[in-house]
Amino acid sequence: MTTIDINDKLLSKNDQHALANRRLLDSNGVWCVNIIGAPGSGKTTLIERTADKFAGDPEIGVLVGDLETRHDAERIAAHGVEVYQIITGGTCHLTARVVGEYLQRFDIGSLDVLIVENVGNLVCPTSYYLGEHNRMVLVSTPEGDDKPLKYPGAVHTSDLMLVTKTDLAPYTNFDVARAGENARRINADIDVFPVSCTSGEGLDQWFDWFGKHAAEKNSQQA
Ligand SMILES: Nc1nc2c(ncn2[C@@H]2O[C@H](COP(=O)(O)OP(=O)(O)O)[C@@H](O)[C@H]2O)c(=O)[nH]1
Ligand SMILES: [Mg+2]
Repeated sequence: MTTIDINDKLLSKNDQHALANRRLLDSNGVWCVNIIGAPGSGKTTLIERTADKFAGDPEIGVLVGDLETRHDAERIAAHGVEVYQIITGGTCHLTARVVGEYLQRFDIGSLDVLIVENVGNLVCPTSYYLGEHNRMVLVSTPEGDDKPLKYPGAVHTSDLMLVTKTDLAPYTNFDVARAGENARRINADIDVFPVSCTSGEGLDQWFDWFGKHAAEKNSQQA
């Protein structure tokens, strides 16, 4: 009897689309970062702050995935960046095929950075490579500092973990140092930055990381 692993087949189809995305991004010198995090962890707010900080240099485009509504795209568009909302209609993650379709909407030659805000979920998005150069995960302080251990896939496949909403930490039992230790037990190489989009604490470290990665990619193109 032959057993067909449907999961493998689905993933390899996704990976084919992801590689096509990656080639398109690379040939246009566009750096792409895929943001994963639970609903409400602060993904959209971080993108809003980042758009304000860089203000067109580098030129940022955004794809944002949600089950329903265009709320996030409307929020982000108000900060002057080109953004497209992908409504998944119930699917809990973005796929490389859909990202590839929406990539066609940009004048990619004028983009420097593509930010993908994935559907709010710490599980499903981790299995779908979209062609991004870097992946990051957000864990907010009200979620609890054990989340890196409970959702190891998200941490294992990410280059950076942002501990968000540090302004709320005094009202929770979240221990930022313990969250970092938990993350490094899963992925010894992961960078961990605590940030608050409300107080601004830690945002400079994030902006440095973002700007450095964007500049490296853009200089490869030049
Ligand atoms: N206290 C606090 N609230 C925040 C912070 N960042 C985002 N929020 C709030 O958390 C809620 C969810 O944020 P949002 O960016 O929509 O999260 P997303 O679902 O991950 O995109 C909103 O009410 C934000 O205003 C922060 O640093 N501190
Ligand atoms: Mg959002």
